[in-house]
Amino acid sequence: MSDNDVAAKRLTKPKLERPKLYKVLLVNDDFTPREFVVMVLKAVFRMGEEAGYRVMMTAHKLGTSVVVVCAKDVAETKAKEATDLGKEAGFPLLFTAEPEE
Ligand code: TYC
Repeated sequence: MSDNDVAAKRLTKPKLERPKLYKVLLVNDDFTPREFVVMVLKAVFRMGEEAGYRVMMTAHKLGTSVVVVCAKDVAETKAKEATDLGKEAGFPLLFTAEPEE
């Protein structure tokens, strides 16, 4: 390696970009039973009864609730899995994956 290369290497800071995080949001609706929402939160997001109930009630009262913050592919896969469980049961239950600000 020449002296120039060494100098260049020192000047170029290796930029390791942190991968963007995504949040999975639970969206309220008027039709999905509360117990069903909690069941889905437990099944897909491995939440306990209490945490699931809290997240469900937050969406119920405020419109949406953050379920989890994680990598993009995981967020998208889980949001779809959870939404599909609602669909299969005939409910309009919706989970979305959105980038964190
Ligand atoms: N609002 C629904 C009801 O009263 C319960 C519910 C809560 C549905 C949260 C969706 O994301 C949701 N049965």
